[in-house]
Amino acid sequence: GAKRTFWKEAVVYQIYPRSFHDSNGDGIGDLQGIISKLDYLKTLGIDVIWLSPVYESPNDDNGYDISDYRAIHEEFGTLADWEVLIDGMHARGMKLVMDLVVNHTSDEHAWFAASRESVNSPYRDYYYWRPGRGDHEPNNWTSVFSGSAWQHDERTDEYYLHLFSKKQPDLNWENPRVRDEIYDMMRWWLNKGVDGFRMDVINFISKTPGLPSVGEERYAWGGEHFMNGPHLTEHLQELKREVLDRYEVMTVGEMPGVTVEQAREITGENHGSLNMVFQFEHMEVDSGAGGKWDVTPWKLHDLRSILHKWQTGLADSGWNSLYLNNHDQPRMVSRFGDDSAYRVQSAKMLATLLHTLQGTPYIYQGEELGMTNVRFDRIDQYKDIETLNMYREHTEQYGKDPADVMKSIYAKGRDNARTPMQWNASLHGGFTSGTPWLESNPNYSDINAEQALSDPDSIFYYYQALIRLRKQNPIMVYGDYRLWLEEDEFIYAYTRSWEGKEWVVLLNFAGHDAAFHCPPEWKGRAFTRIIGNYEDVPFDMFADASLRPFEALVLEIT
Ligand code: TEU
Ligand code: CA
Repeated sequence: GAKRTFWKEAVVYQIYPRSFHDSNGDGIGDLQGIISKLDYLKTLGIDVIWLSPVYESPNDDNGYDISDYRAIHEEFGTLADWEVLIDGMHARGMKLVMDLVVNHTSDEHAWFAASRESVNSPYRDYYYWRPGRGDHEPNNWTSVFSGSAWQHDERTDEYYLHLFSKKQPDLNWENPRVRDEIYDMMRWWLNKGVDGFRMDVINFISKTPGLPSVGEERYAWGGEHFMNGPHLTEHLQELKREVLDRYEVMTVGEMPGVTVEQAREITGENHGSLNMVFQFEHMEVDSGAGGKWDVTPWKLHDLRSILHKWQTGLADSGWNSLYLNNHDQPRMVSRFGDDSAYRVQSAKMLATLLHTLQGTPYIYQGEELGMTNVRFDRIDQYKDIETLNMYREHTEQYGKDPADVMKSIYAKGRDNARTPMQWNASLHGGFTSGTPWLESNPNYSDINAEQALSDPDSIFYYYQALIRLRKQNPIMVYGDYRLWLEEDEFIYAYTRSWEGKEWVVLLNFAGHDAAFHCPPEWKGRAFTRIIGNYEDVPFDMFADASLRPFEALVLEIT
């Protein structure tokens, strides 16, 4: 069995500061806003806050383009505010995990400004600068945010690599000076009391030497040359030696395209470099061959086989992170549940999944309220660079019908997750007394924290109950996972077992009754309800029963 450690038992809550709470009426969430809500988070019961970037940034990608790693963006407050925040958290027994964005910097970072000056700049090699191939870019890679991954720079007539926006040049991790600067900066934050890092696209830091093109097309996705590249393990091991091993830290690496085998190596109990990774396979169940924006209906069968693969793949070595949404993904209840008729039931069912699989649950702000996707009428109501670039490319270059493009944005756009946190039923959901930087979801009058706190049956209190249960029952953290009813069309069923105890988890992913075909092994055994999203348990559960729409039921069987 797995060694007992804090971060396995913890529940993490992600804050996207821009959209959490605005304390001064400028429409932008800030550190004082978070400070004022720490008691709310304490009531929920979470142990760790992962704070999305609050560093100095020109905000081309809302803070994921950092121009000074050691400064707080003035929109969010000051370093003194940050100190009040971390002290306030520690006083309440919570830990702070900061976002670490070191695959790239902002083009307004001092290193890049110096790098851009001349081919002889001592900073030139901090980034990937290459001459063009005639009038073509150095290779044919596309950026995650549409268009070429290369930007031409007049000054030296060369191109620099940016896997994300052109204001996010990629750092050259092959340069030891770059690595030292990053380690130094990490130690600086750790010495201030930070408890860990969430590492942004950390599996993109090593590129295939020579940066080869992919195929013969003018532009192509170059992922095979920078996702889990040749020196990734080496760099992460060095980072561990130079920084992580010297502190008590919790780490999670964001890794698009990571496989179970790679995750086993990276998070392995003995020789791994990070505690957890964010894998992306389950975030692709509703994408067709055309990628993210090619929205395709998903099936429980696919979602379950991915989660099952990760559960069993990391069972004896490594550790899973469990998430169904974050600041880059649509809202979980809209995507995997039902955000209208069964919003409350399906949000609780999905919460049950997150807290009863093996791994560390990550809650994204507003998830505990069952916040939903948003549908803005006009493209100019959206603010996300990925969405805006994609819209332009698809309508202007590919000639797609704007109405169809809007539909894919409704399903997948990142701003679904970024609308302001809904605190109460007042204007803008109580997020700001001014004008929010991104419009609120109009459903704030029904869906908000004040309502949730006053309703004992709310999604909020269900999360609170799950979190409390986890603290009291190590079986939820350490219990062995086993899948049942593997072919069932609607029900995801599994058991957890630990020290002679056994729990059954039954989750109906359908918005209708689903027949429950009790495994013969369970017949005749006694069962006790642990938690569920409907009040009662039909007593003949194990005879001939069915689960109700989006029903979640956790039972102890003896
Ligand atoms: O995201 C990395 C990533 O590849 C995707 O999640 C991507 O942002 C997009 O949603 C794919 O469709 C991380 C951050 O979480 C994201 O907010 C940043 O924009 C990105 O890195 C660049 O720093
Ligand atoms: Ca503010």
